[in-house]
Amino acid sequence: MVQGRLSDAQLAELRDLFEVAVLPKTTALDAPENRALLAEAHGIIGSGLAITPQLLDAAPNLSVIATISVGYDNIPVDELTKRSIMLCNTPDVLTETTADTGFALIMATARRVVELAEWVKADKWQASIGPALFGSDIHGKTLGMVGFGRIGQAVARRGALGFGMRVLYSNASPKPDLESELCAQRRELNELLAEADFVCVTVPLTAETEHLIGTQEFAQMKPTGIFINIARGKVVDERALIHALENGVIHAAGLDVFEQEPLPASSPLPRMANVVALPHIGSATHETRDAMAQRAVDNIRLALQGERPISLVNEEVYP
Ligand code: 8YV
Repeated sequence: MVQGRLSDAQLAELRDLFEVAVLPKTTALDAPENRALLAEAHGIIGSGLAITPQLLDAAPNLSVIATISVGYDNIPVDELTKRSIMLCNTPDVLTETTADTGFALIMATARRVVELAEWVKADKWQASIGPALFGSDIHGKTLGMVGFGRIGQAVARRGALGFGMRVLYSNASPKPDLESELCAQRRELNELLAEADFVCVTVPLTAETEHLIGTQEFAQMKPTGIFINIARGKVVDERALIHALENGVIHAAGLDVFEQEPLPASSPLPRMANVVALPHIGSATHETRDAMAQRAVDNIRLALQGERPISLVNEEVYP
């Protein structure tokens, strides 16, 4: 079963080997009309898959789920493991693109790129600009990475090597290689928040990281501090973030992810002058989305042919 964007060539690759059913994004995977398909299905591939224990009950032949994403917070991995169903994701191929998005947000917020481009568009540029429209430097500042996995390290590399930033990291095991490559220093979260000029969140969403950043954490940041989230919205208490932005507790935020996506019309975030809000585009380039889809196709093909998939999340179920 396919519920996600695959190219014609990728679909053809699957169709050469398996019977393939393509489902529209608008129908729930376990909708009544999909029940017969689920009963037969050996594999599901797609993005934003809504996988529930009830769906798994309806799919007794399922042996692999291949998500077209690195994050799998929408999938109950333990339930899959209990039923010996493999879960495959798409790490590595999106690392650099997602780090680029993180840096785009760092630059856009610090240099007020969106706000000032809107200002020019509105024909407000009638004399040379004054300090009220100045931004803040990025080079030479301190970048605090909350999470230091593949994507966090790629953002840090851009900061340290491209912009001469000092890098701190928390919520990760010690990374001696990166400490020597980037002079990165490990900190407790509270120390990192207090020292960093830019705080960039890249941790996965888990029970431990849900609302990791809230009122207390924003209070620990510098009032000039800029907050960037390219991980998952639920890592942050969004009400606390809005309060911090409205009351000068922090200076600005660059956000690619939100507690609720798409962002509800009632959210003040996209209209705040000190916020750059993006519609979850971390990995959204032609090249990277294609590479992610191909990785998911390779994963499901290998798994269904009895071979080890490239990116297997729950290793313990591999026979
Ligand atoms: C996905 C992402 O493409 O990979 C992830 O975890 O957040 C994005 O890059 C998006 O979630 C669609 O599946």
